[in-house]
Amino acid sequence: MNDKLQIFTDKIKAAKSIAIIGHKNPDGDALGSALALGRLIELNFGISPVCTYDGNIPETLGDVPLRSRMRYFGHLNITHPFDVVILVDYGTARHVEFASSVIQNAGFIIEIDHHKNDAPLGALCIDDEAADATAVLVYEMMRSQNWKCDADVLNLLALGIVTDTGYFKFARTGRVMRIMADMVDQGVRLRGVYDMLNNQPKKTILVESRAVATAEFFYRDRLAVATILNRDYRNMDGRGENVLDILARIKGVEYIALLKQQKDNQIGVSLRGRTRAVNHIAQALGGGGHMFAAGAVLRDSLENVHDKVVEMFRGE
Ligand SMILES: [Mn+2]
Repeated sequence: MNDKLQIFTDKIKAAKSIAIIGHKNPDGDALGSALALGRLIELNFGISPVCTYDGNIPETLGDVPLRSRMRYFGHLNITHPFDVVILVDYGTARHVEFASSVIQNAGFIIEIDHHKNDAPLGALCIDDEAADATAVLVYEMMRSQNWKCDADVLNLLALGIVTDTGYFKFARTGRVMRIMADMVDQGVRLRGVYDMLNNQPKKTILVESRAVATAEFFYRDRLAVATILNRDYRNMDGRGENVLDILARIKGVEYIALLKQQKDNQIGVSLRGRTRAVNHIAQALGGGGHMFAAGAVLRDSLENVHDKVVEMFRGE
């Protein structure tokens, strides 16, 4: 790892232009890691990288430190190739395809990532699948190199960690928690990081609350089904995790289905299982996903999809 960090340092020192790119539709880790690394390079190497994204940044991340430095890729005016392009938290080539010309023309490509990737794009790969967030890797680079940092850097890295670990629920080892403990000792307030994310539009919370309040329950409350009508669909944030999370807190509820009327006859179905698989049901509906979180999109009326989904959980 030390050899890699030496190459990193040499490449950054020699660079006159640097771009930092995360995956499309950045989440807290992609956004936090990119902006923190950009600020660290600025503080320690005296050069300001261009941080860029494509797609949408969720409303909840609208107030993160240095947000204005994250620039929409389509608005950049790129006249010369970058000496160094750094890919952070990008996953696979497909997720940074929007920047493929910039990546191909780069003088040197570095990647910092914790995703599994069989075809890395970087000439220098600072990758570790055992890390619970890319922010963990950026933090460890910073510490091992004794880089200067500031409160924005620490809060951005804390944001990446908190969002990718689901507030530490998915932390696999103590490594990420020791880093968080270090950051708290350096002045990060966990409460402040959580509050930074409490940033949703009023309409979103009202629409999602209504979906919870009108949920139906089947099979002795083992299945909860919530519905978002078309007129409310555009006010949702993301996939409706809030609705799914709240219904999953109810004693006895094992499965949650959220039906989203995307168009008149197009229904998005998100399924969650608390301890039991739902992916076979998503597959039977023509979709797919992970064992406990899966979904499908059906071209049919809301009523038909509703009845079909409820029926599929019979006997589960
Ligand atoms: Mn990540």
